[in-house]
Amino acid sequence: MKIVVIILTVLVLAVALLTLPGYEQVTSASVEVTPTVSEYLPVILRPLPSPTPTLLPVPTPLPTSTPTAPSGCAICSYDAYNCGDFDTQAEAQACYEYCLAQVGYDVHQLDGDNDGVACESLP
Ligand SMILES: [Ca+2]
Ligand SMILES: [Ca+2]
Repeated sequence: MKIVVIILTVLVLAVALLTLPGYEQVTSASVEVTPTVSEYLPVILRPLPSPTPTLLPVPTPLPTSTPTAPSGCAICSYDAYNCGDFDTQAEAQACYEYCLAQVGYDVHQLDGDNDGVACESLP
């Protein structure tokens, strides 16, 4: 008789587990995973790239990475110039904008008041 009681207990527990709300969530989650299989198939069917693209044409440098440095403004890595090093405000402005694009800030401190205009005192 003990075996019958154990079997009945196991059956009751199994039914209880199957009817738990958590089991329903797992079931719905597994259904949502199914579309990934169909998404995976095109990856397999995707044609292999032709071997020729490895021979790239002559790489052209990005225009923003190596623009021509203005005259008298070859250094942007440290504070190398002051307003007195330029003859005109336009030259200082060109250097200011060039190095600003290179290093991201006014490395030469040509724009003391930080209004975007370098060396207002120059002609
Ligand atoms: Ca300076
Ligand atoms: Ca300024």
